[in-house]
Amino acid sequence: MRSWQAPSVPELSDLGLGTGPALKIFDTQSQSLKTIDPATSARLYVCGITPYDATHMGHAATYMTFDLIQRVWRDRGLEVIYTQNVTDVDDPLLERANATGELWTDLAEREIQLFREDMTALAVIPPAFYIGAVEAIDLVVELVEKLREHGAVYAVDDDLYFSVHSDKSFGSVSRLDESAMLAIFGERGGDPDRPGKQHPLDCLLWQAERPGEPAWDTRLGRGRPGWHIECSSIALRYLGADFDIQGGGSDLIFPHHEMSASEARVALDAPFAQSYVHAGMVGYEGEKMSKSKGNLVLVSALRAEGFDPRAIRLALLGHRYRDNWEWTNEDIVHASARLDRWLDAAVREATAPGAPVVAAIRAALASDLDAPAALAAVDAWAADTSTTDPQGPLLVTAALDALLGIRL
Ligand code: 5CA
Ligand code: ZN
Repeated sequence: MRSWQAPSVPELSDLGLGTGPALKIFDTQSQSLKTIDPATSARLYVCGITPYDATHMGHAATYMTFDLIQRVWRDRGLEVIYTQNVTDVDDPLLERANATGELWTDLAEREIQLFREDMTALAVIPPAFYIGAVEAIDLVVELVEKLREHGAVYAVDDDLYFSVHSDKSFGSVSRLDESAMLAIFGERGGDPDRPGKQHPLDCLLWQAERPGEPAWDTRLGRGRPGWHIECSSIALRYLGADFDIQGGGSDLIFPHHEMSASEARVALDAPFAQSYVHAGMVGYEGEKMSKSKGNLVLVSALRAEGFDPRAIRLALLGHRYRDNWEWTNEDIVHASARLDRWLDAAVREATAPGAPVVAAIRAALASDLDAPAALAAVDAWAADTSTTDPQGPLLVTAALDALLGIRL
């Protein structure tokens, strides 16, 4: 489906600043920092929205994380191949549409459009491939058939399940033991107690048509895809196996990323992704911000209140991506003040030297996306009025634009 408008991203090498350092980032699977520095192109898959409600600060923080990764890679001189899905047919979307009496397709279309507008306002670099589940039905069918050839599929009534223990490495992404998995599975879309399943953790690949729900005629029968197989099939088609980073929020580590990786591994006999990167959860009023709980601060609401999207971006960048943190109104107030200070500094005729600030931003981001350290370096530059470098404003504003997505 249509993605959104790409921000223009300046090349710092054009200003004689060379290329940036290699990205080091924390990989959930190995629980260690990994250097991700492919030779020419880097492949990234990020789990997209389920479009039944508007983009909140938690979503925005997650997409900002992967935007920074793209920017570091581009500054390194790499081509980035980025794919993101949209879960445009799934239980929560159908339930919301049912509750409000809206057509599920209209609800999805409206929320996807709002998401595009929010991402454009926040200068988030769009994916090259933005693919809805509905568009990926054929891909899902093909992948389920491959799993079948490997003996990893069985039926419960007319639904098809993936046998997780057909994968010897099942559990390697989240490293959870089975009792921990069981505790989470039911809370996050799984059905551990369904009679007829061979193992409680086995996950749904294909759901036969339910009365009143959308369904497609396929070789698997009439029905719709399960959730995890949607992401495995889209990622494998648009990136190929063993791509560089599978990303999303930490709520997706189990079961979603465990299951998608496992399905791909069994079907292709190859690793799904080399690294798994997860953003922390943003909370509000004491709980994880979530559409299902309704404790939301929406990007679109802040925009409508007149906050500069650059300040919204800065509010998110003020937190380290792996931390769980709580949104407060102070975040946007402080970020707006910071933006003003930077705007003042950028119009000076000379400032403190720019090249060391560029180097500091690059080093901070390459070091497991330490955006707060990058912001601190710019704060120090803006506060320094010893004004010796007429190139200072040019270099720092270019780096802010290219690396942090803030155009002053
Ligand atoms: N469609 C699936 C992924 S295939 C899904 O999880 N959709 S979502 O709309 O619920 O979430 C979209 C993205 O935002 C996911 O990467 C999710 O991990 C992330 N996310 C959701 N809530 C939060 C939160 N409170 N803080 C940070 N990230 C969040
Ligand atoms: Zn996903």
